[in-house]
Amino acid sequence: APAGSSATGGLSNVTDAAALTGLKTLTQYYVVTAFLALFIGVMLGPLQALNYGGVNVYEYPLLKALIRSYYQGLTLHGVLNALVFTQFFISGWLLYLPLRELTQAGGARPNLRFAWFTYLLMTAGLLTAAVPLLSNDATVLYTFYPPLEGSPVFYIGAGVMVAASLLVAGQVVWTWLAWKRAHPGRVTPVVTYMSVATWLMWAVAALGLVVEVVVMLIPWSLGLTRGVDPLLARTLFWWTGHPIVYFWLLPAYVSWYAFLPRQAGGRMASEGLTRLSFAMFLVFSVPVGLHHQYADPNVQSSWKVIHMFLTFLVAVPSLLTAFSVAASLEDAARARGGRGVVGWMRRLPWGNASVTAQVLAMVSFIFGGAGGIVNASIAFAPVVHNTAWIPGHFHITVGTATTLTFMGVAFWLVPHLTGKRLFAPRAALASAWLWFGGMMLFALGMHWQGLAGVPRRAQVSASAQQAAYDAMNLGVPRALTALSGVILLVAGLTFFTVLFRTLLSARRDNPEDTAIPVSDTISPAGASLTAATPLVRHTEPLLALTLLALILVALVYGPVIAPMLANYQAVPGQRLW
Ligand code: HAS
Ligand code: HEM
Repeated sequence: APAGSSATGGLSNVTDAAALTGLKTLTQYYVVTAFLALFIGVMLGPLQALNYGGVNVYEYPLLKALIRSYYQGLTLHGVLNALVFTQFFISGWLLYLPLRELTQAGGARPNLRFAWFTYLLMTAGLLTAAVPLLSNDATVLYTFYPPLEGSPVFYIGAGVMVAASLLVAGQVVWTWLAWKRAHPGRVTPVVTYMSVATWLMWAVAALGLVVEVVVMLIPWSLGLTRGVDPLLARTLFWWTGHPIVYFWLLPAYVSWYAFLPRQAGGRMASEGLTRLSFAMFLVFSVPVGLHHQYADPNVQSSWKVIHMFLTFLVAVPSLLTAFSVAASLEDAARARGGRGVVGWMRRLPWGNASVTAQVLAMVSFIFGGAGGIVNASIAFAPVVHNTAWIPGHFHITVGTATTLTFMGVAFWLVPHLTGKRLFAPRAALASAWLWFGGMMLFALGMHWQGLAGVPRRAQVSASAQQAAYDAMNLGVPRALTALSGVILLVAGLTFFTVLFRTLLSARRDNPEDTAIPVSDTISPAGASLTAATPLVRHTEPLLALTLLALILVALVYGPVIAPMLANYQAVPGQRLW
């Protein structure tokens, strides 16, 4: 794709140019909604970090007036950060990028009416779910495990949000297929390839959650059924719940592969390898959910072990990615005069906030990924499961690898979409370092506490639990966790000041400021499928790979779910808050 820079991306066709301008406006809405959710979610995080530092702030009258309990705050934090922020950002990002690329390549054009309808539907779902969350009628945490029973309005709102994301997926796949019909025998452009693979993976992944919410939770919460089976509900939840983490990760990978190299002054390493990595995620992301359920009874151990091995397999495309993106960064640094085995790293453009945020996000993911492999190992899992180790793990995966990448992307994407200049680039740079530093400290404190046996999802600072917590003598990790909360508060406030001041500044429309940084490739795929390498040819049929994914999921979930259906236990709901 051409490295389109102006508002029209250099298009001569006026209708296409207008469609792309309209798409930019829509993407702004998605991105701004996402960051508004993150803002509220992030403001709650430090309170929880203080809790794990032994400081209970939940009794202060002002806070009590805003949130009723630790668990209402934690539900809002998990839902807004992990479900709302990610979904809105990704829906904008992975709608805009492929539709823009395909429109520029000719033969396909976005359907803006449909795209706006989808955004409005997703927002309606969000606002619907927000009502019971804010009124303390759905304090069920972001995993909403039954028999905890929230208001039906919450499940309906969440269901509408997920349905809207599937419509985004549908629009991207539909437009891609239209482009394929217009260009038979052509290789799919790489950004579109990555986006379509991610959306198809999400479509297979979402099936579990859709069935859980539509068939089980909504009728049950409306009082139409006697109860639900908690084990079946958890199994359907984790069918979606593990691959959802790749739905959060792959859009960051899109940036690491396609844009970051150019921003750093280098090139993507290999288009074939990039496509292989995404094809592997499409096939292997879903059939792994039982690694969240090693402790659940009534699931055969043999199936847990099979899911464990498949989990190790899905780590492979991340290892390929580590190799590829490191090669791109080295290419960039050497082009800037970098020397030595590791000395080249100094020559990366560390003054650029967008690059720095994303490279730091990658560094956090080295530790996050290693911790994930520990969690997945059935021998280690009993030591870390349900302890503070787990929030330690996911704040350096979704909380940093994903979130800090999206923040870094926002530093160029928001100027690109709005024609405005980034406000205070040095403050943007500081926010990236503070976020990274804060999250690494947080991870250290929480992993440490987890190994000592401190549970997750526990108000350990509340008077009833304080004595037991104090007796654990965890002064150092507690202090690290509390300190990290303060640093992250400063990081968050700095980032949001930069973001909102950028959004509120005047337009400048300087193409230099608003270019989209599409990278060149050291080893490209070429345009024609007949001339392409076998790797490129075999990874092209994404629909066939999706079918393969579905077959694999049926094979490893069928024998797990069938006995649960045969022994369905209708358990009545509980409201513990
Ligand atoms: Fe995880 C629990 C296993 C990845 C998120 N995970 C969670 C939960 C969340 C989450 C939210 O097996 C909590 C759910 C809950 O509330 O209960 N996770 C894994 C494994 C991976 C993994 C094997 N997780 C993620 C990602 C997430 C995420 C990604 C979000 C985005 N996770 C688990 C397990 C549990 C779990 C169990 C259940 C625990 C329990 O007991 O409850 C793998 O996909 C990780 C593979 C990653 C790598 C790292 C590759 C490194 C790269 C960076 C390279 C850096 C460079 C920088 C090149 C192998 C790509 C160069 C730098 C320069 C300066 C030049
Ligand atoms: C849970 C702190 C940002 C997603 C937690 C917990 C703490 C915390 C201490 C554990 C609570 C418990 O287990 O009782 C923070 C701080 C943040 C931050 C200080 C930064 C200011 C984020 C971000 C995300 C995120 C950016 C995702 C995008 C989550 C999720 C949970 C959680 C999904 C689990 C909620 C649950 O167990 O139901 N956070 N967090 N957090 N956080 Fe964060």
